[in-house]
Amino acid sequence: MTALDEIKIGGLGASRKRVEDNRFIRGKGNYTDDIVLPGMLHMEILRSPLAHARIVSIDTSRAWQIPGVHLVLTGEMMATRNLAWMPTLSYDTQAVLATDKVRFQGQEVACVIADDPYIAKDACEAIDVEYEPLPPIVNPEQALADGAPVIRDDKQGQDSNVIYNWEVGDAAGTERAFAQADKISRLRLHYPRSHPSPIECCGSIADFNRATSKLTVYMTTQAPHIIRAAVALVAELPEHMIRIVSPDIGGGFGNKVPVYPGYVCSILASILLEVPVKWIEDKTGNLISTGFARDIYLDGELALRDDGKILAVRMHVDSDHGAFFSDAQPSKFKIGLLHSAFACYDIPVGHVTARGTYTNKAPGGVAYRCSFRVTEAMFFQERMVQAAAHDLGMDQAEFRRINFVSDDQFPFRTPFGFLTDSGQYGKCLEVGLKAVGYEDFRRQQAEAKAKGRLLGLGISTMTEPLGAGNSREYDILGIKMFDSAELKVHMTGKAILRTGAKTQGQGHETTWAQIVAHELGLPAEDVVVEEGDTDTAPFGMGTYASRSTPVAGAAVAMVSRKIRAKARKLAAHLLEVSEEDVEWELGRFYVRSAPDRGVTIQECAMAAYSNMPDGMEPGLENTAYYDPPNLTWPFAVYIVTVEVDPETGVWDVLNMVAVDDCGVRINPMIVEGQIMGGLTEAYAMANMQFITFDAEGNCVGSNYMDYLLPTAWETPGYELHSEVVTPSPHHPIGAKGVGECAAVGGPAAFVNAVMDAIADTGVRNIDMPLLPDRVWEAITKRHDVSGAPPVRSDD
Ligand code: MCN
Ligand code: CUN
Repeated sequence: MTALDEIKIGGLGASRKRVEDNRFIRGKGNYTDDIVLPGMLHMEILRSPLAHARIVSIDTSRAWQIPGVHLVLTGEMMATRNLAWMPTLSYDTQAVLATDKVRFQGQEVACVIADDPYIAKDACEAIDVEYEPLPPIVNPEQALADGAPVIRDDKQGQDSNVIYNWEVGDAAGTERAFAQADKISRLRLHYPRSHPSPIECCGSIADFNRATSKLTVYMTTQAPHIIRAAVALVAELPEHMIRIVSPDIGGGFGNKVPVYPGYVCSILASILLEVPVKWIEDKTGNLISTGFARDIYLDGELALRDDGKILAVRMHVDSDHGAFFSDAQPSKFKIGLLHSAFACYDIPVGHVTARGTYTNKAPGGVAYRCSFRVTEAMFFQERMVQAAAHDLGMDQAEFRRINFVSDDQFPFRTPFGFLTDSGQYGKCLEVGLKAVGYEDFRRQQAEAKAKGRLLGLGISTMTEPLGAGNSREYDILGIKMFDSAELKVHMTGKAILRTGAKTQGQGHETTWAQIVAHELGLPAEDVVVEEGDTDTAPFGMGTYASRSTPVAGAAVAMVSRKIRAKARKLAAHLLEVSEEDVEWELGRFYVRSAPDRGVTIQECAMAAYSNMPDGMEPGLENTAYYDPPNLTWPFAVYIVTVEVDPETGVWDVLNMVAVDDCGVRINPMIVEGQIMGGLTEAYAMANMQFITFDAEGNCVGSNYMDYLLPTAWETPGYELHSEVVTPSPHHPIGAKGVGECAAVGGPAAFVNAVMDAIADTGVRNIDMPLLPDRVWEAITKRHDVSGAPPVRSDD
């Protein structure tokens, strides 16, 4: 016997087909809306039509009279149970149902529970709400203006619309470095509001059983254990009597991290009515009221030496958080991990100031493929880098090359305090430049220019802090960030693995089994993976910030090693030798001096239940909690070439090359899928997608006619490169996270390409999305096009 072929058993590096697709492509997925419980009622939410108004009165009497209506909930009723407000994940409060004022269009005002969703919806329309309109505030500038109405007058001591002022870095040192600069490059940018818009909206089915006192909630959450803790604390229910189940999720992308009023209302309704209550959000409700991302303004400056060296970076950001500060992020950092900006460049000193403001918009800056605002960080960084190279008259690639952290500088301490773990930044860039044919393209570009055609090339790089914890620095509401895995190997060598993460399409059911296969030699198909049920899964912080592979995935490796350690003892017993004489090769232990004498891992499993040595605890099961020593830092280079039509401002992608180094790839096919998906979202943000608000605070983008999702028709092709692999030095299998990388680094590549194409106009910036009319305006009027696209109320 020899070691198993790892690829054949679906181990590390196998492009194993996704096991979950077996049920998805047959239409056999089990999503929240598929679940039907006996006696279940349906809940619908009445939302505010106005962005800012005092509530004068709410009259629900007509709604109560509609046959089939069982309950009408208002803020006043919630308040009697201390549930009108709930805590957010950023130490703010958020209205569950409005009592005093409405603070954004689409805010939850009341809800109706009825026999079916249609009756409930009709009854919502029969609720009479009298509003007294207040002046709406739709951006930080208005929020900060003298005499602006205080949006959060519910909060004691809140006498302005400022949520926080936060800073990191060395202000004085940065000042000194700027004084010595040969040149200072400045850029002002807006990263517009965007929405994750998963195909499945949010929803929950709460089922409170009075007889057992048990509350079961099936819901669309990326972090079931956090929800369990939140329900225990907010609703004052005993935690062991709460079971949260996340069934199949039709895409999360960050949208399903926060706690939403609909969840809370369905839970209270079920407790009051003692029947299951289902709430399924409709698309418009999802698009106007649930966790928006971004909406952040940058004032950025780089201090430069004439030879191209970056001496210092200074950034000020103004973040529009909407009416409630609902970001899910490590509590130490008000602006998430935005200060991971410039981590891949060797810059001696920097300073970031951040200000958060309330506006009359739904919570913004929440989450969308971002690892806590890294998407904004990398966009700002790569736009600033392009502008700086341009200001110095330097080649884009060369400017990056000379400022990169070099391979021998790791672990590298960034000016904002992060410690990056490893990387080969220069090599990734060279692979990308070669693939895109850099020199050749520059020649073609010059030739095209002579004929009046506008070709452009944009480079973007990104490095992302993925895998929060460690628990010393990272917590959410005081709960330390780590993760877990539990592995039970049955006597026949088949196994069940559970983790504290929760897949929403990323393929954990496939890839976690591959880690077990790698560690134990059990074929991946013999390992079933289960996540999302708090009654059975070990405690974990859930899936967001691409933390699953760095943390839960590491826990899977560690629990497998615990199992292997016990199996080794069983093997020694079976082989009648001492443990020290037992060697391991994939799938099998053997006697060092007699390699032919061996036992398989499956034989060890059987022995754990049928033939264990004296004194050994039976069974082959274990749990591992993994508190990572550091974040993992993947790196990527994205290069795009475009042609811009000067007559119309339309731009087409000619080529896009992506070089991703996410360390060891567990499943190369799944990694490529993650990258392609992320690049497509990046393209959408750069090209077509925006959610904006008119002067009255009406949300423009409440449907898929206004908020565009790229289809196969618009989406460009991508050339993916995987030849650069820098294993994470501290992750047990050398893997780094990858789920968000392409969405994080992609947008700047597209924008940089268009800006490169029109560089001769002298225009420094067009804010996303680069819609044709905006590009055309920049070309013809030769000025920057900034801010969210203007919207008239009658549009
Ligand atoms: N993987 C791998 N090798 C690596 C890294 C990852 O094979 N070196 C695999 C993993 O095993 C996993 C997938 O790639 O199957 C993504 O892993 P990871 O980078 O750890 O990210 P998470 O699993 O934590 O997923 C979260 C991330 C986030 S935060 C958003 S937002 C996003 C994303 O994933 N949402 C998604 N990708 C998504 N993809 C789908 N289909 N649906 C979403 O909602
Ligand atoms: Cu920031 S979106 Mo993902 O972390 O769930």
